[in-house]
Amino acid sequence: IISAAIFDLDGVIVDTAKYHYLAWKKLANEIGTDLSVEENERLKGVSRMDSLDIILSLGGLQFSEVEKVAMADKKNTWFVDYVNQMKPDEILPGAKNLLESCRANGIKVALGSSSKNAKAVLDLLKIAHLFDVIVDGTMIKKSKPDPEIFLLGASLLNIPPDQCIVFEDAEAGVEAALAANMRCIGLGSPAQLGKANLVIPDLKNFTIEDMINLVPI
Ligand code: B16
Ligand code: MG
Repeated sequence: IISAAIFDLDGVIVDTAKYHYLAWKKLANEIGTDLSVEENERLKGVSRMDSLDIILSLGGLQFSEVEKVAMADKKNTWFVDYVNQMKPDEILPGAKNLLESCRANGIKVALGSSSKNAKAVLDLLKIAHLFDVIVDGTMIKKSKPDPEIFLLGASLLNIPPDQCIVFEDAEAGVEAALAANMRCIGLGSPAQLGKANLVIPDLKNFTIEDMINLVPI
C-alpha cells in the first residue's frame, strides 16, 4: 500500500534546475573552467558544497575551504536572484494537480529537497500549504544518494518507508529513494533513471490513478 508521496523540488515541482545550472556555469567560467549540460547532470540532487567539489574536480582546480565557501555563497546569490523573479506559473505541468489529488485521496505529502532554498521557493510559488512536512537541505547531514532526507520525511509523517513513493528527476535521488526502501518514479530519461520503478518524461499526463495502478493504496 501507499500512504505517502515524497516529492523532490528542483526538476519535479519547478524547473529551478535551469537556474542552478546558469549560476554554476557563471561561477565555473569566472574561475577559468566550464560546465557542460551533461556534466551538470551530476550536480542534480547533490548539496551545494558537494556540487562545487564536483565542478572543481572536473576542472582540475583546488581552492582553500575559505575560498570555496565564498564561491558557494556567490553562486547562491546569483541563484536566489534568478529564483526571486520566478512566478507561480513556473510550477511544472501536472505537479500542483498531483499534490492536490494526493491530499484529496488521503495520501500524505512531503517535500524531500536537498536545497537550502526550498522553503523560500515553495513560498514564492504559493504552494507551501500543500505539504504536510517539508524536509530541506538545512535539516540533513548527508545529501542524496544517502537516504537520510527521505527517511526523515517518512518519520516526520509517521509513515513506514515501504509505504512511501518518491518522485525524483536525479539519479542521486532515485538511488536515495531505493536505499530508503521506498518506491520511486523517475521523471526524465530511462537512460539516466533506469533504476526507478517507473520512468516517465514529466507529470503532465500523470494522474493519481496512474500512481495507484502502479502501487495500490
Ligand atoms: P541549494 P533537489 C537540489 O535540490 C538541486 O537538485 C541541486 O542541484 C542543488 O545543488 C541542491 O538542491 C542544493 O541547493 O544550493 O539551494 O541549497 O533536486 O533535491 O530539490
Ligand atoms: Mg531534483
